[in-house]
Amino acid sequence: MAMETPVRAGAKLKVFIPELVYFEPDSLEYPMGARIYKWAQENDLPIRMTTSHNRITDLPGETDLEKYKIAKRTLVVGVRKTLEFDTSKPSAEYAIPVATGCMAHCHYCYLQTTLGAKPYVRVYVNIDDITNRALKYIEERKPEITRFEAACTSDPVGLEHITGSLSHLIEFMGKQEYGRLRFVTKFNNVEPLLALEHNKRTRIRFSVNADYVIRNFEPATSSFTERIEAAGKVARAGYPLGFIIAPIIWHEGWEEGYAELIRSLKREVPPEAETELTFELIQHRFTKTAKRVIQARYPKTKLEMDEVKRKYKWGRWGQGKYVYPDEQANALREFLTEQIFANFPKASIDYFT
Ligand code: 0TT
Ligand code: SF4
Repeated sequence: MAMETPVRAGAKLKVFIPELVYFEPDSLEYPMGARIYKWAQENDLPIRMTTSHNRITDLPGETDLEKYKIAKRTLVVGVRKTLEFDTSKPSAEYAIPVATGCMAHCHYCYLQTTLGAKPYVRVYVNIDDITNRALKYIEERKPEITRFEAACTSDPVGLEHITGSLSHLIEFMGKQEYGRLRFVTKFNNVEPLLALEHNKRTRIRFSVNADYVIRNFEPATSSFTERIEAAGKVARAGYPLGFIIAPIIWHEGWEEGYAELIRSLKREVPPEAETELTFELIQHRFTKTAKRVIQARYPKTKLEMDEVKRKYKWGRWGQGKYVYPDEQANALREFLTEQIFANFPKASIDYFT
């Protein structure tokens, strides 16, 4: 169960193959559930049944840390019961739930605290219930456009070869005059998405960062080169393209690191994608709980989480978070804004948060 071998190498593409798969019995009544079951059998994966993900008590692993690592390699196939969507400011009006959990190991990831002690990778097979609910939200707001974020609680591109959910959502949204889909990813397996009828109603964003951040804090994701190649592919397939620079981290040599990032994007992004290009900028933040969890799970991390060096921002509900003091946040925002517009004069920056 080594974390160092997160992906099994295929002929060309590396994709996530779980080490254990649980099915909730109802899930097998849906075409997607039945298909994943067959796929798990064909791949000789250990299969277990569970009445609910909450009742999984037989997960291997002695310590909490082992259980955590194994949970990240465990797929739970279930039916989404709650069909109320969460809001998703600033990136969209609603979060559209197709999966929760992720097999990657980004040290700073907020899922570590939002998903609790056993963050299995859960996928929902009742995709028609989900799109029907989305349709209602679209109807309520029209003629306003309603945007749905599919990457709030997972990285769905990394799961697409198992579920096909994104393909389904993309083609659904392709038919919605007043609906838009968006998701962000650190994975490069976009091949299944290229030929879909998206009608430009899905924006695909890649999460990118300074080399220092990718190298130190993003194990088990696709490399920068792989992400940027995938960005070129989706742009050439006509999808609106975006980049999320997150988390923006203050580190030694950050100016050169981020300048080099923007220069590489400039070199690699096909010119025709530049007019519609968007950027979203998110500075690093952490809560007290997140700090404790991260230090337990990644004890050797170089992630700086010193409250004294940060500014406390009160939360509207519950716990507040630590962000950079205004002076540093402004320096990061201004520097990145300049670099982006110098290289991509037609792009827009959606927000800095
Ligand atoms: O540290 C992560 C931060 O990034 C969070 O404050 C959300 C934010 N974020 C993530 C963002 O600004 N834009 C994005 O596109 C995200 C990838 C998706 C997103 C998640 C979002 O836009 N808005 C949200 O409210 N979320 C939710 O934040 C999902 C989760 O429940 C919660 C975690 O704080
Ligand atoms: Fe979290 Fe995204 Fe990294 Fe997955 S790829 S661990 S969702 S930050």
